Amino acid sequence: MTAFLGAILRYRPPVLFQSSRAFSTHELANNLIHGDRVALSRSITLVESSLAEHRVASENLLDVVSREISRRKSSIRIGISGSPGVGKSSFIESIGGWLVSRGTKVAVLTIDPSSMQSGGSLLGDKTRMELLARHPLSFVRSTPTRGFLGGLSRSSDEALTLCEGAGYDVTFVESVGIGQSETALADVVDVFVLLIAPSAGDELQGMKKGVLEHADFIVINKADGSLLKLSKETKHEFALSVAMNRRKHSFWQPPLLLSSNRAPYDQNEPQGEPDTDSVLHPGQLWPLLTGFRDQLDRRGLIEKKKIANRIAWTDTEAVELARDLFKNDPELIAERQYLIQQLSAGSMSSRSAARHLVSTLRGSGQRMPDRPTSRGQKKKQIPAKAQ
Ligand SMILES: Nc1nc2c(ncn2[C@@H]2O[C@H](COP(=O)(O)OP(=O)(O)O)[C@@H](O)[C@H]2O)c(=O)[nH]1
Ligand SMILES: [Mg+2]
Repeated sequence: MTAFLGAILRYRPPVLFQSSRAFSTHELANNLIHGDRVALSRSITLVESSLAEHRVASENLLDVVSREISRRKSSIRIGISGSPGVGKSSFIESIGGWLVSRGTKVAVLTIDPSSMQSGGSLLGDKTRMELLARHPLSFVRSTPTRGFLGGLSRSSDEALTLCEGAGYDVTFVESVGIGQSETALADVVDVFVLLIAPSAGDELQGMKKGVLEHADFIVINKADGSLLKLSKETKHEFALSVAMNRRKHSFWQPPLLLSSNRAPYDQNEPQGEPDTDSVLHPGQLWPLLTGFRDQLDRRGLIEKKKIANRIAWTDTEAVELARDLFKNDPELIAERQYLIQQLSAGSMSSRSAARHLVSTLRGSGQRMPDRPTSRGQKKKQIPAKAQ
């Protein structure tokens, strides 16, 4: 007991960021859960960090936040994808502006792989999302992709989790659609909206089939002024291709819509089902997006996808960690050196050398204290009271 108290008194919480103001993980998590935007921003930076010393702090933070959000009503995640200039930021500003005016908290994460080279299109996005960039109920943030597309899914999912932890009801993810990143984005959002520019056939030609297949809504944007006629033609061209696509869900045929942020729209009108044949203002899409999400939710598909993702990332992360250990753990390095000598002397086969290495790795492991062993009993060394 005394040893336990001593350990508590000696405990120093890990310190993050050696900036003017140092934060403990506990303080950071606490501030974030109370909706502090600076804490949210710092937390996203922390989980995006690839520095080894930030790793444990990130894990602790995400554990606390995940526990917190499991007690709340889940928030809505909407992915907006499309080529640069198609109007994604303006679209989010229109819907998001309407949502914040009704007291809904809105977060926007823009994921743009090119922003790493160009120094960031965030400035462009922030000027397009003028209202959201300064409204007290919204949070706008650019998320780098860590330079490779595979990294997009996990760090952006973690950023989304943190936004949920900070109490945002809706999170939009804006992403430039290129190949693989579409799949990763579709994995982390509930509703995937693909914006398409009015263009005579070229857009459909250049579009990867997979991109269309991920879309829950396909929206020809900028259907106004001199582009209106072309927008209708584009819609017509896409109709066949969309009808022939393999469906993501048997119960859902992705609607093909026309939209313009110049379309007449009265925010104060009651939000009913809009006429999907006319040109819609982005705000009029909101009931359609949430209606689809409700359908997914009722079928348990949102929860199912979240769990499947968590399992997949755990497996990927575990393999990465093991690879890391083989490279950096002193005991494993020493064991490997010894095995290399045995291999050189011809006294051991590669197969058994590999098995020896893996046994050393297993020996260093720690199980979760309350998990049953493979024989169905709980681990012996943990006293029953502690469980
Ligand atoms: N005519 C028209 N222009 C639009 C519309 N939405 C956006 N734009 C313009 O398209 C350009 C690119 O918009 P932006 O939202 O930054 O596109 P993003 O790169 O996809 O985020 C800007 O000049 C916008 O003013 C629209 O509905 N109609
Ligand atoms: Mg943009």
